[in-house]
Amino acid sequence: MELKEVYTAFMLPEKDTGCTVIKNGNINKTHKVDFGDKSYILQKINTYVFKKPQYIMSNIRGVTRHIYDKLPDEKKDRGVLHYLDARDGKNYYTDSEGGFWRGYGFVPNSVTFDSFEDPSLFESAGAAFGEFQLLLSDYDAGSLYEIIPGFHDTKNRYRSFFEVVDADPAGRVKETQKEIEFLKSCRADGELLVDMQKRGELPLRVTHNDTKGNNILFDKDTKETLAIIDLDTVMPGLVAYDFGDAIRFGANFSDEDEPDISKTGLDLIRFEAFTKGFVGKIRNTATQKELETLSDGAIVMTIELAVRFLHDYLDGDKYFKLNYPEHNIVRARCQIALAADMMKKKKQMDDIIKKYV
Ligand code: GN1
Ligand code: MG
Repeated sequence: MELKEVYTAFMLPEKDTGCTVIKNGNINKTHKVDFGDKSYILQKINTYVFKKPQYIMSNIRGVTRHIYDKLPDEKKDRGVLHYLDARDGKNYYTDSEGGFWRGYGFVPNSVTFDSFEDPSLFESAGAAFGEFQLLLSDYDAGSLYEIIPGFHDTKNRYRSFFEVVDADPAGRVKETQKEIEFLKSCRADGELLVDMQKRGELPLRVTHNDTKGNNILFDKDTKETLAIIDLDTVMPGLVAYDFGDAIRFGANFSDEDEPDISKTGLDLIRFEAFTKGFVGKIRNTATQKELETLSDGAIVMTIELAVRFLHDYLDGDKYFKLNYPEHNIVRARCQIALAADMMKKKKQMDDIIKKYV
């Protein structure tokens, strides 16, 4: 299958003037294609992870329209992604080999960041994710498909993790005893928020659920935030998940897959910057309990990712894309180191949050 087939399906010109694969993202395959001075992002959806990709595209149609309608005129162009329609009017295309494709206009002069050494940039990131939640606060959650059921249901994540530990399909349990023991020891911390939500103590809202800092587009020159991208997992969720995942990714001294875990840990300066931006936006709509559990969100999300990366390693690496064979165990160890550090700094996190509530 050639990309040309996809161009034709989305009514783009036949010949591109440049095509690069974008390495960001652990799931889908992303291409940036240029046609003269206009560029597009074309993505091939990973259908091992997303079993019903047409449901994603239905969610995305609704959510982007909702945001578009709310944006002031001067932001409508670059403040939300504009997905391409295919010839048949659908916002996706199934190629001749069964691959599932979608595309959107590349936002002119935009960049993403994989790390946030500059706290003020990370404060803007916090405000952008907070704003995203506000924009969707009146969206009808019942109209959204639950794309990956139980995505952040850590009780369920733990259950299937222990199943794979018992089955040991790749014969890797023996070499990962230390990591398995750690995750056993913090199971209650990891399951805290699901329990609270099930008891009705925390409301479900429409959340992004994958708030890595590189899911925000910034203007290349002014560094102002433009649009939130990667809307695949917009579903009902907890505020703390969005806050927590952003902290997990962006307030870590190291990358999420740093092999030298002596470099890994929670940077309280970046934590404070993000908190200032995020809490500043949601302060008036969030409940007391939601605000009190933001720091738990950081710990829960980090434990969740440790569980998921290790699960995938034990399962023979079926879910996440790998850059090298040990990638998943390296990721898991890094998340474990970060979770351990966060648990030590819980009180400091809470003191910071209180400052901005
Ligand atoms: C995956 O592909 P990407 O980078 O947007 C994953 C997230 C993880 C993340 C960890 C659908 O996101 O849940 O937090 O990797 N997305 C899915 O880097 O599983
Ligand atoms: Mg994603």
